[in-house]
Amino acid sequence: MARKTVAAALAALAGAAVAVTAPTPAQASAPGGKDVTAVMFEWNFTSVAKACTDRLGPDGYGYVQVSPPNEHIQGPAWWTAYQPVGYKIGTKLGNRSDFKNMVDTCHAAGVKVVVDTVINHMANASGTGTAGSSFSKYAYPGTYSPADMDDCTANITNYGDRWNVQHCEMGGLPDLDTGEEYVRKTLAGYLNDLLSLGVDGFRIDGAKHIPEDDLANIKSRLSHPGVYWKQETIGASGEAVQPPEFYNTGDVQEFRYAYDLKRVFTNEKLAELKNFGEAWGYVTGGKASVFVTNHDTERNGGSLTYKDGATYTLAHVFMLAWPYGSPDVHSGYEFSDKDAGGPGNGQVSACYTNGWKCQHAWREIAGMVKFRNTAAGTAVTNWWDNGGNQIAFGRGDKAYVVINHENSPLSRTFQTSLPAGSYCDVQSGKPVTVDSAGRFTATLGADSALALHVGAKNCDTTVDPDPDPATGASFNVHATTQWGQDIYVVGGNSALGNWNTAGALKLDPASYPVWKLRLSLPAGTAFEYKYLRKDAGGNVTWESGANRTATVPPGGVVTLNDTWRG
Ligand code: ARE
Repeated sequence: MARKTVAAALAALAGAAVAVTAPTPAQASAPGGKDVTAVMFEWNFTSVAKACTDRLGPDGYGYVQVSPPNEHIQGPAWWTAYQPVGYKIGTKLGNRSDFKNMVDTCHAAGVKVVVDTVINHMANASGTGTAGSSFSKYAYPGTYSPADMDDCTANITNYGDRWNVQHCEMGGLPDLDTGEEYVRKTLAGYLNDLLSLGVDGFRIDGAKHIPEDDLANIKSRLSHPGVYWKQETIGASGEAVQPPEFYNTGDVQEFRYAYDLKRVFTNEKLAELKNFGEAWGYVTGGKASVFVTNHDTERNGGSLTYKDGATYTLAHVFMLAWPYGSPDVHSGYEFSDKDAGGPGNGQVSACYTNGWKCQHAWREIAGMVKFRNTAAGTAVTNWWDNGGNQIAFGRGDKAYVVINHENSPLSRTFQTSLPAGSYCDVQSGKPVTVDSAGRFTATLGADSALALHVGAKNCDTTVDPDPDPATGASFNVHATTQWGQDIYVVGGNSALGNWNTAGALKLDPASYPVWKLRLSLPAGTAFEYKYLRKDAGGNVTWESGANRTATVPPGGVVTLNDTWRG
């Protein structure tokens, strides 16, 4: 973060000095202390809203990115969303009011909203769009006529030729003439409409195909010209248009980051990552948007994917622990047909069902978001590697991570710069003690990680005090909560706190909205209990109604499937 702050200050100074040629203030990297974006690919707006409340806010994500919300061609493939028909908000993902509700809900959860924005081109088809508008190739009534398209109607054939890349068609998609006043005004109108609904940022699809001056002009017309702006600029050697020329308008996606992580994690040695970032020829860290995978590269082989198992998970652990760029965590769905759209038209009723992968919520990934937020602004310290696929490093006195990507366990005493204390490893949920010299000893299994940070001290032992009791009770209560609230159970015996709210046991929200707890109790115990809710300030709300009752059976566990009584 320190580097970003300096970069932002320099950008501001440069902007002041050359105000004429820099019409918009450059927004250096995802602003704010929380720079991780969860990219909810193909999730509908109602499902995104729920994810903001349930997971993204509590887990510390700063941003959520949604798939294109504007009218596009119809069809089951995900890529229909990249063929705009107009700028009405209305797709299978939801309508304008669903979209607005999502923005408001995410904001209430502390999560800012980024929209995937397709402004380079229009649909290569004819028909009726997802919001009912008729159109044909080059004519989109009410939005554009053929005169608004670029003169080159041939496919891009030469990435070595700037004019060809920025004026011809990407795979037959009619290219907008962004040099034209009406087109600039129309595109700015769409973005301003999104801003009026509360949107905080844009991912500019196909930015490489739009001249930077045109982007700067469009951005200068926005009601918030300093909005977060993340450009899809695939850098490749030998090409005429390269990512750094887009620094003036905002961040650029550094694709080599994903390509190299795949190569290193698959075929090379993690020890090489010691100087990962600008030293590898990447774009300036304060301008970089990075990812392990995105929706294109998980389909075209360019990056690791969920099909790579632990390798993929560990690459995320590394990305989130390493201070270069602002990370995107792609949260998508299983696919065998690479054209297939999101299951159930984007309705995610529950994570890990119908193919929804919910990578944003994986313990190993979600736990690293707060690690990153806590470590923001501190450089890498205490690097260690075995010369192969075992690495460890700290982030000053804030955090420390170990990644074991060998096929065998790793046992070692690690030297950190952490203050002494009892930490909770955010990978395993197990306690780790750091001594007064900053050392701890641990054994990691093959292909696993361990991550400590000063924001995760003392594992919460109230969750599942006995995960597998021989006799006892299994509490499962369906209860919806707001950010910061937790569900507890309390009851009429000492194990359940003797009706004292301070002694109530916290339930585990991992299966939200079902909160769970297993508790060891002697066979035959008859007990009364009730659920209660505590908010971040410790305020208690009891569920309504009479006390609940249960009895532990002679040789087992009584399973209680309850619903919170509001
Ligand atoms: C679909 C069909 C095509 C058909 C087209 C028009 O699949 O067969 O020709 O429609 O009818 C997505 C899909 C495309 C889909 C498109 C529109 O991936 O398959 O086409 O939606 O429905 C270049 C661009 C880069 C772009 C990639 C895909 O520079 O901007 O190509 N990525 C973004 C999105 C995509 C999206 C689009 C743009 C279009 O992320 O998901 O396409 O909105 C080198 C160059 C790169 C180049 C790359 C591939 O690496 O350096 O710049 O990327 O080759 O050509």
